[in-house]
Amino acid sequence: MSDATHVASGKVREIYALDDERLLLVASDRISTFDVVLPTDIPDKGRVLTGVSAFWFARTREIVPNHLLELRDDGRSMECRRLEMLPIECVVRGYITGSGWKDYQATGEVCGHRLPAGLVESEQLPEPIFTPATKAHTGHDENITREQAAELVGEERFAEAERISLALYRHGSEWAAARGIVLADTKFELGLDPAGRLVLGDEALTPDSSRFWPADSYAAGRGQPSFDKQFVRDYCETRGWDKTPPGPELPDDVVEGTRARYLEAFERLTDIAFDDYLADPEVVVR
Ligand code: Q0N
Repeated sequence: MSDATHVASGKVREIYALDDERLLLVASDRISTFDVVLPTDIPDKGRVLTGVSAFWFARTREIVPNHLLELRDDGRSMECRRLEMLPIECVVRGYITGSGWKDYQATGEVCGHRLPAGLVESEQLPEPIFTPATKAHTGHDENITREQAAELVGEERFAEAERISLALYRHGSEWAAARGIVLADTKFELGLDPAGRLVLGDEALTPDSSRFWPADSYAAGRGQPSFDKQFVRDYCETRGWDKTPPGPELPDDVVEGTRARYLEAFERLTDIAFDDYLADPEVVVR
């Protein structure tokens, strides 16, 4: 870490430059809800996100190459290839929720996809859809049409990004469904390597980049509880917090319950004991 220079901060992750070709991505234990980072950490959350990402990177190499070079022994840091990131977020939705549900209610469409009439909140879509968004550095990502996305990255690149994103979502959602988790939607970031090939970057198919719903309580026609963050959301609601910073500190039982949900997501998805990951993070990529 001593010879790495900090280059960027996300809400819950930090990026350091190792050299001209490599970055270090470090996942903290910070948690955000209603778009605000809370003052209380969830112990091991960063390790869960890094371990789940590395697990998927190892298992989706046949779909698309990825930026992971090495998983560090701390379990929360990944050495990655530096890419030229595409200026779009590659979102895939298998269920109608969030901004997709808002757009559908207003227009009957999401990112130019005309959807069947009469869908209810959280309903599964006939087919997963690719719904790109622009990267907003302040505020919210904005959904854009395929034409707008193709203008930003080029027709050919757009078609390839869509094909890759849909294939990743199908793989992840089938795997998760078999383990009692509905992967409602997810966001990928793709970049170009020096040869101009598309490479999967960022984190992938984690609870922070996706909506995970518990399959056993899923029912269309209402909002769904979050697999990982529901205790935090419920606590924030009972506090009557107005969702502007600063957020409330979390009591120990909410921290422990939330940590248990992250660990459960890790173990259900990977079929690996979290303690085995802590002892040797490389277990997720073997
Ligand atoms: C990069 N972001 C936005 C970490 C992720 N492999 C890469 N090469 C060049 N740039 C990036 C990556 C990656 N991944 C991606 N910023 C830089 C997403 N960030 C948000 C903060 O946490």
